Amino acid sequence: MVGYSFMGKAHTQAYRDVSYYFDTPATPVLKAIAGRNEDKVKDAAEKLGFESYETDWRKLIERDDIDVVDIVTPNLSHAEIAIAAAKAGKHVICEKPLAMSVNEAQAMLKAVEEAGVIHMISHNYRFAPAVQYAKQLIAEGKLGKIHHFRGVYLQDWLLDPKAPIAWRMKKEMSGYGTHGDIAAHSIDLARFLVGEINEVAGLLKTFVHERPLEGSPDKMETVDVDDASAFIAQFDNGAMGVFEASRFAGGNRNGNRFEINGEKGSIKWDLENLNNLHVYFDDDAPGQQGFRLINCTEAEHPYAGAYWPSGHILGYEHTFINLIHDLIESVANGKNPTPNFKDGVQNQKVLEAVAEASEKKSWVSIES
Ligand code: SOE
Repeated sequence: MVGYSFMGKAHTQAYRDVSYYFDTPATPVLKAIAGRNEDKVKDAAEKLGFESYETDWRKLIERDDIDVVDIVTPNLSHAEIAIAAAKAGKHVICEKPLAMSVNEAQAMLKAVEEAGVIHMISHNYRFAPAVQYAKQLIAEGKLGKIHHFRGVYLQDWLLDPKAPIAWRMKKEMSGYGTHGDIAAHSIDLARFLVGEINEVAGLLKTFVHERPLEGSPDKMETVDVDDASAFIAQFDNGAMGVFEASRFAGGNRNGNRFEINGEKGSIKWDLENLNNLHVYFDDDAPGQQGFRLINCTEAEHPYAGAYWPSGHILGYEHTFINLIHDLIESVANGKNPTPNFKDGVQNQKVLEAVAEASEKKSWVSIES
């Protein structure tokens, strides 16, 4: 399990056009990895500990020894692989954003529901114990009625205009740029912690319209997706949301942060200190009021008790381990985990509505 989750992410970075697969439920085994380039996929199988490899994902899906398919390919191929896997009776977990469009995401949801297989989307950040604890505090009413969700996801890896083009900057492969890649995570956190979003207005912006091809600095290719996205939102429960995502926010390597303000208190979280939750309660005694810091490593904090004694912190990879734990448990007990393809569809609706709002320069409504 530990190896699986960590390896999954390492693999996403290193072999972007590959999917990997494993056996469930009793003793999950990394059975096979699929990728188009034989040398690379063989190397990946050896490095990451898969028993075998395939150079065509379709072969993998035909195999009887595969129970769960994990899709970590560029967004363009999510739907085709997920639908084929579901039809073959495999449980499916898929990277975010779920699809290239709402229509495609809905087709994926229909396929997994018709096949009766377990489905999940890899929004890992809600699996940080501190985020889960925030959810618990909100559900217990400790913050009262929620007024604000403020979410930013700021990176800076595209600040250099000479940084080469990649699939994430091509609309035909990724659908959106920064918006689908990382604003999607903030949307997931907002939906998880506050509730459904029903209306948005926003702006998608591209700062650098051409980038060189990797290894050929003189050959330029068009960037046809957003470099940054910003939007405001209305939630069903009356809260308002402010979101910002960028790959041009110098100094922010992976700045995923949110703040929630309710009538009785506030919560702040920052990925770069992911074990900590800053919590403010308005009924603290005058003179003692202020944000307190809870290090969410106690047995009382969701998932944390499965690891080390209190104060022994967890890292980024543990968010994936916790997510995969829920997936495996769901396969074993036959109940869908969250977030699943329904969440993927709803997330996609928000992404698409913001893009439409930016295009039309107006508010766009979202149906649940
Ligand atoms: C690149 O922007 C990336 O790896 C995203 O694809 C992930 O979803 C995010 O968690 C970290 O950054």
